[in-house]
Amino acid sequence: SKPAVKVTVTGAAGQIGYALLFRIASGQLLGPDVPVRLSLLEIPPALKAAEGTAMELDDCAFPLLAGIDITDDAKRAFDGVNVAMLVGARPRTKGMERGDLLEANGGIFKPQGEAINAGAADDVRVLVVGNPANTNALIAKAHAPDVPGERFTAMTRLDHNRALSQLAAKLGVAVTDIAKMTIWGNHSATQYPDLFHAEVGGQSAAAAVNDDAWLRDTFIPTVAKRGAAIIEARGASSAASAANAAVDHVHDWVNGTDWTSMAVVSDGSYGVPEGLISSFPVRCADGKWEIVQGLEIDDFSREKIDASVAELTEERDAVRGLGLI
Ligand code: NAX
Repeated sequence: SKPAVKVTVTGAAGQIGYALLFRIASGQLLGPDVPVRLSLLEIPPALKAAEGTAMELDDCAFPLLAGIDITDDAKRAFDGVNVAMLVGARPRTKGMERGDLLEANGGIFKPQGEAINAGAADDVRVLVVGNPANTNALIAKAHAPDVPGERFTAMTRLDHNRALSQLAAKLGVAVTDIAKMTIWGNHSATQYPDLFHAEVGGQSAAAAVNDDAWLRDTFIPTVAKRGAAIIEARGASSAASAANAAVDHVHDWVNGTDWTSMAVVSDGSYGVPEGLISSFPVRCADGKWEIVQGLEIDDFSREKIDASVAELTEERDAVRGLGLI
């Protein structure tokens, strides 16, 4: 059988971790013929809860699960890692300024970047889920100079999947009838879900919708604020859907896709400053992503992309000012 792939999940005892680990161990992340070794990284107060989750993983008797290691030591957690899913982060609490939030997360993502740099496998792929995801990925990447920059990505796949679902409901079609959906920019309320390049049955989605007011005043804000709507309804933030999106992101990066949304290091495409980690339309083949080129961007889309990229630029400047990158 194939050698086991080491998958490290940080924040493993959290709610996304609880929804994610079982999906990974069942084979949904990498495929039904790929054994996985799980490494769970947590902070000391949450180690016991992580052990409880590991007991449940044992109790599933997953044929593909080759082992579980639980630790609070980042160096150990990332030693030999092939897939790193950085979920644990410092949430924004009441009265916390943005600078404090970025600094607290710098305290997490800087040492994790260093540990990845020190010990990761040559083929390591990193997905940052913990918010602010794009900028946390930028911090981790800055501290892993020996790892190719394109291996650091952040998650906008949940936004992408939300956009697919909202559009399918509006048009009364199946999500599988929709192609070329794109989320641009930051995983935040400024993100831009783009219906001008999305297609339904080969036709432009914007044309199929044929309702500018809905596109502008309902669709975009519904997708961008869906996280808050889930908290309002559920009394807790998105967890199973976030875990599902994380599985989709890594699965498609490794196994290939014609078109999805990923936050990746910009090469200057579409006027996004080089080096920012921003969401783009990407295709993946042979385990590598590339930004889909050659799309025409009209004035409406230009303004939306620029606004989200401006926010990413501000976040980058703030972490630079804090000496985190
Ligand atoms: P939880 O608070 O349930 O779990 C977070 C876990 O991380 C906790 O168990 C905590 O002990 C652990 N942790 C904290 N610092 C750590 C460190 N230095 N090393 C290892 N573990 C550490 O949060 P959960 O609901 O699981 O969400 C996790 C993160 O995902 C949050 O930052 C959240 O904002 C973010 N999200 C990102 C999404 C995206 O689309 N990119 C969507 C869902 C989610 O909101």
